[in-house]
Amino acid sequence: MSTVNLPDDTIAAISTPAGVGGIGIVRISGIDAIRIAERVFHSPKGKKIAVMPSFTIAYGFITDPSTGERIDEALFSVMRAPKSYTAEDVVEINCHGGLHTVSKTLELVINEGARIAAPGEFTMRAFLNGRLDLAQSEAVLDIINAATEGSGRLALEQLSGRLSSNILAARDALISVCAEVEAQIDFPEDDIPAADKSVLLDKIDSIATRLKSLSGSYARGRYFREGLLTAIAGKPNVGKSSLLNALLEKDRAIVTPMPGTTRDTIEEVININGLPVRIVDTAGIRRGRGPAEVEGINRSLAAVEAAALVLAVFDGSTALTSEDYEIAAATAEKDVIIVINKADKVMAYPNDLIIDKYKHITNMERQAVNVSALTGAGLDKLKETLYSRVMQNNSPEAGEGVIVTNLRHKCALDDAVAALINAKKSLHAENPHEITALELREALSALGQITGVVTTADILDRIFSAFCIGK
Ligand SMILES: Nc1nc2c(ncn2[C@@H]2O[C@H](COP(=O)(O)OP(=O)(O)OP(=O)(O)O)[C@@H](O)[C@H]2O)c(=O)[nH]1
Ligand SMILES: [Mg+2]
Repeated sequence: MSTVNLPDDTIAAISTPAGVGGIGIVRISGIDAIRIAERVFHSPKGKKIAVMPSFTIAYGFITDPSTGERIDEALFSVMRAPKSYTAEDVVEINCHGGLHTVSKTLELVINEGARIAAPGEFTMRAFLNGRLDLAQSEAVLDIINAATEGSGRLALEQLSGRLSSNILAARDALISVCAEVEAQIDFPEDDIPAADKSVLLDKIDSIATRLKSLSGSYARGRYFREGLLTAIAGKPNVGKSSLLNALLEKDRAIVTPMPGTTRDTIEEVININGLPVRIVDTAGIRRGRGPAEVEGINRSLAAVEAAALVLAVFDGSTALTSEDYEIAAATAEKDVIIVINKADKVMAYPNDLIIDKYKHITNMERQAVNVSALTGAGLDKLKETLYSRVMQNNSPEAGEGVIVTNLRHKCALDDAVAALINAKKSLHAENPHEITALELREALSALGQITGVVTTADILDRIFSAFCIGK
């Protein structure tokens, strides 16, 4: 493992997005941040940055120290180490947003001795200076990229350390198991008695279960980050496009009383409790009548195939037909919510009929929701069902609602679980304790990689280079 040195220079970058905005921010961090800011600052009242208390703001002009030229009116905020984002001295210069002003300001700051920050370098410093752990640092990136309020909330929870505290608790438990096993290496003549061995095995099991359920939450976390791809499928005229429009609360798809109206798939995103749901309306599936419809139906089948969840729609006001049964057969292998539409009319058959059909094909109980795309009745129930399906699907007992959203974390969790399984085998097989201890250490090191207790320079570079410059 290569070691990582603490930073001893001063970095600067434009922290606001490129383009013309109301204000632009140039952020400086490091041991020389105050001195450098002072050089480019001119206060009409003679204020000095060097004597400003932390968390105060001064008004003045950004001034070129070599010519005395005024670049812009600005506010200088001072945050002193260690209570700043990076835990170093930080000065933020808030100037007017034009690209020229902001870049000119950055240029002056660089001339005075700062270095342009690499992407993510401010956050990397927060990590290196011990203010954020690795999982929290990555959460900063996720917040920047969060698509909906829900994914933002997840990232925020990670930033506040909920994932980290779960990992640290597991790590603690593991360290004590490891210590017990390693004690045997030093005193080999006192072999672990059978009773203690079964306690050890139980402890390892319970840690592995906890880690497995955290890892299992990854699929769910991914839906929050990337959206849940959901296809609306059914035979023609059951009200699929009407359902899409009702969920979107706008007339997005064409609806007519004629079967075979929708020809091409349409995708729109709705937000359910912060979960971005990518809903795809499809052409009604039946034996096609003409090349355009056949092509449309092929696309419907492809959309069903690609979807993580299928809303299988049936018309509750008319008897089921063989086409409906074909829909059940075509979607039975998928994660399905049965939607029985047109509930505003007199129902032609009990829900059990179609639920039983699905059960007959795959031996799985499916939920059915009655809705009316016309009146909106049942739509809230449908959204609730969809949301709780996603939350339950992926490991119900996952660490008190903590969701792993990052692939690197999931892989490390899986590595830890694999090592724990090996440790158990080794204990069972009465291998030398060194071997068991080695596996336990392997699991520890996998966990350490999540929060950054164990890190190597290359892992750090990989993580922080995904950030934008200025963060
Ligand atoms: N009464 C009633 N009529 C509905 C409801 N939902 C849809 N309809 C009507 O059913 C007909 C077909 O609706 P669409 O939404 O076009 O059906 P579709 O499943 O998209 O049809 P295709 O695109 O042809 O596959 C239209 O006349 C709708 O007004 C409902 O909940 N209640
Ligand atoms: Mg349609």
